[in-house]
Amino acid sequence: MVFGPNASPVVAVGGAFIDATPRWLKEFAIREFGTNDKTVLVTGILVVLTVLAAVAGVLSVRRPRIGLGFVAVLALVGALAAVQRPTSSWSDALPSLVGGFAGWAALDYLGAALRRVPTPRPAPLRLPDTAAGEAAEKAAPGTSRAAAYDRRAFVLGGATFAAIAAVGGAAGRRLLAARIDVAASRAAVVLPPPAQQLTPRAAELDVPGISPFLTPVSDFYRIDTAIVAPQVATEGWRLRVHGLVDREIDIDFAQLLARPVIERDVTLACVSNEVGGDLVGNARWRGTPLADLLREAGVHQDADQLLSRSSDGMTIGSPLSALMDGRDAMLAYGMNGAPLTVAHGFPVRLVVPGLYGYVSATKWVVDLEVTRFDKVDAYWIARGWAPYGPIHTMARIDTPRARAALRPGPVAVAGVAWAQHRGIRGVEVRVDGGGWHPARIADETSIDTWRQWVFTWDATAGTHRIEARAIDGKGDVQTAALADPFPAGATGYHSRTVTVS
Ligand SMILES: Nc1nc2c(c(=O)[nH]1)N[C@H]1C(S)=C(S)[C@@H](COP(=O)(O)O)O[C@H]1N2
Ligand SMILES: [Mo]
Repeated sequence: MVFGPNASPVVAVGGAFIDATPRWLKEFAIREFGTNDKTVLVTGILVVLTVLAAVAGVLSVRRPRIGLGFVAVLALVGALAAVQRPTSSWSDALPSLVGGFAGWAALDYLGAALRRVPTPRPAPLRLPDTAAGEAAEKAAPGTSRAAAYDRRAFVLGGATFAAIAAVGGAAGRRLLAARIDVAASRAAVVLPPPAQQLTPRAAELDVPGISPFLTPVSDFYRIDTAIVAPQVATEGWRLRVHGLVDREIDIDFAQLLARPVIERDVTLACVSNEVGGDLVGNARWRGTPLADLLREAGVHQDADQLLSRSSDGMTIGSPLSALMDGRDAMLAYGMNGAPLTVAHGFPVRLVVPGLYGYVSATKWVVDLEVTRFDKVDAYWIARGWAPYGPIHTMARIDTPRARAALRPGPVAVAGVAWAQHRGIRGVEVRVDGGGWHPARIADETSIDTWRQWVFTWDATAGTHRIEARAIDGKGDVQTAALADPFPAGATGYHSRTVTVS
């Protein structure tokens, strides 16, 4: 039998925890831990489990029934979490129940060993009448003697249960992980060449500390609700298009690759990104146009939402008007010249220029349902986030870093600015609330990508506050109004305070 990731009690409880996480806690986790939030969550669950296991152990020494009941409750929590995940089956409860049973057996056996007084060895003949000997003979089992338990059984039993747990854990991980298959599946993918090669980019701005135009995959932010990234091999992958359409479509990976191929540089941004944050990246995506596929299916007049679903049951709703207005919305399978990595949605994800990821960028996508916003709320919309998520115009200062110590004289203030699908017309910089100065910006690659910018500031001694703002392709200046990421994305100017001496 092969288990899905939900069969792991830690993954299932973690998933349930993520779904139920109040907004302030989610925002705190993303702010404090960013892309490492899942590691922190899993570590937290393991620490809590360890403490609970210790409590169960201590309880069961004196109150065996309560200790065992405690373990049963823990196992049931794991089992319940496992079966109620979006893509679970009943068998996913099994590991929790087996684990609970093993815990029960361990507590029962070890508890009994602790309560059992070893059969006394015959008293040494040469000390028949010493005080110690008499005391030992009079002591009732388990009353005053500290060492009155079956030490041998306890130590041997403990070691045996620990070994069983280790073997079980390793075996469980093997059952869980379709990982090896997916690595092979990914290695076997041959990306079809795009119809047109992208024109080589104009030289990047050569400023130390500025974000590169293309973000390397290894540095690309990762945000999703999955504790274990879904392991989807191309071999079994299918995409279904259904709902308010004239003809349902159902294609496999080879059919997807056989469709027209485009390659585009698109800057992806997360709605949870704070002003100046790093939940934004620019990649070269290869895939097939989404609008063509939707037109083939024949989208009904009254439909306004595309609800996309990932293999792990996550849903994302995008406005059909944006997907079909001529922008390069795509079903992407390539990122920076290679197949998508598992973390970024292998084998197929959506990429839509101009919309935050939570309303557009479905990773591990397997299902496209044409529907209406007044019929279905996607995952984040049900949690209060704005149903439409156009990306706000934003300039970010990459260098100098916060609290940098600088020398008087020319200092390169530089960064990137984005306003996907409107484009960036200019960037301006001001110091200490003075006048705005135009920055030099790199040549435009497309209106869907960020642009690097640099302003040479003649720094003078003292502490200074540098601010930047962007002007989009329509001539609209980035808003100064401060807004939190919730519910529609952060706004306001990014600033850095530096000391010159
Ligand atoms: N299946 C799935 N796709 C998802 C998400 C998710 O949680 N599950 N998160 C979305 C969000 S909020 C963002 S910002 C982008 C991030 O894509 P990346 O991790 O490749 O940077 O993926 C989107 N696609
Ligand atoms: Mo996001």
